[in-house]
Amino acid sequence: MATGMPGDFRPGGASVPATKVEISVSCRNLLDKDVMSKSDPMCVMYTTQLGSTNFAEYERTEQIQNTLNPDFVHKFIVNYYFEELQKLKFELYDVDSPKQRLGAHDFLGRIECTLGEILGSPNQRLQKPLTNGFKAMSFAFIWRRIVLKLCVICIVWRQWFEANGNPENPFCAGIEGVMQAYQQSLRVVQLYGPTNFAPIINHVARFASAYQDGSNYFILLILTDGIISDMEHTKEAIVTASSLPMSIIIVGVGPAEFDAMEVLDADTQRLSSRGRYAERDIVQFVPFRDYLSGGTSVLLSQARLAKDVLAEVPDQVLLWMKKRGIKPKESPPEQRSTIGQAPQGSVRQPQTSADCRCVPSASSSKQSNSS
Ligand SMILES: [Ca+2]
Ligand SMILES: [Ca+2]
Repeated sequence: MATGMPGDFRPGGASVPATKVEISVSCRNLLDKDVMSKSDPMCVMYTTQLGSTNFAEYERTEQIQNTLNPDFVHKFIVNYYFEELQKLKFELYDVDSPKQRLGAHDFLGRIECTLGEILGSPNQRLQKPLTNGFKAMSFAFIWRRIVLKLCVICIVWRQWFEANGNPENPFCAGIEGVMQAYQQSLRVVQLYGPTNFAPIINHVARFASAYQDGSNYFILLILTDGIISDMEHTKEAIVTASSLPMSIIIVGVGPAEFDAMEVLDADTQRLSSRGRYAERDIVQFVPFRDYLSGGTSVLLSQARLAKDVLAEVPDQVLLWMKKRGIKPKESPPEQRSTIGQAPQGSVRQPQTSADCRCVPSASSSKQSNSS
């Protein structure tokens, strides 16, 4: 058995978008490796680096004398990054000497899991069998954490249309529905210029302005391959949208110059339009070319892209909620079990205390009649 608690998580206060999770570990029915007494177990936790499958030791618990059912006092405190697949491994050893080298001790068993699996466990408790091929032993966790609600809107613009082809009901069923609608759109859409962002930002802002109670948050994803045509109107639209529950992620595709996108990203200088300043930074810009795996593994490039695309969203959500004085609600117990569970290897979409709705629409991008 084990318990997890929110650490020093403070909405709006994190410089890195992560939630601290405290994991404590207990085991039952361990192998008895000592002849005259019981085993003296210690648990070692391993983690992997982003994009790597190699485990490295993270921390060890204390050693507990003469027990096959240890409840370790030492807690593992880890950062939970919702956009990463965080693999964990736990190994149990019967410690027979003061030697630090793990090979000097009797191996009792191991389990592997993901941090998301621990956070997604029903009743905040995850129990798994320890494996070593000899005996059934058990290992478990419990967790609690803060839940946020995010809405994802995937939009491709300029001629506004519903990407799922249904103007009556433009909503998609989850990320799979968005992907399906996007692939469907690619077959029927002719891209052309000029590239205007302001209309679609204003369109999503109208959705966002209808939900200012903290129950929904909107993310506009714009894929663009060209130079923006309506920079001043776009700045104005973003400054207006900066007071609404929405964020904008711009992914630049192709070799073009994206200086204007950096201005919209506003990481170094707050965005302004006609003397009016944005209430907060709501834009993240990522040039796709930086993630084409030149020499590095595709897996690592994908992981870096996913991480950077989503990098600013957690702080942007939290800052909006904080400015409005909106605090996270306890989620219903039956929905806690879905938190953190996402298909392995995929970009993780945070599950929420209520429904996520996806509104697909038109395509952003430089669109060109001539091409
Ligand atoms: Ca930014
Ligand atoms: Ca940025």
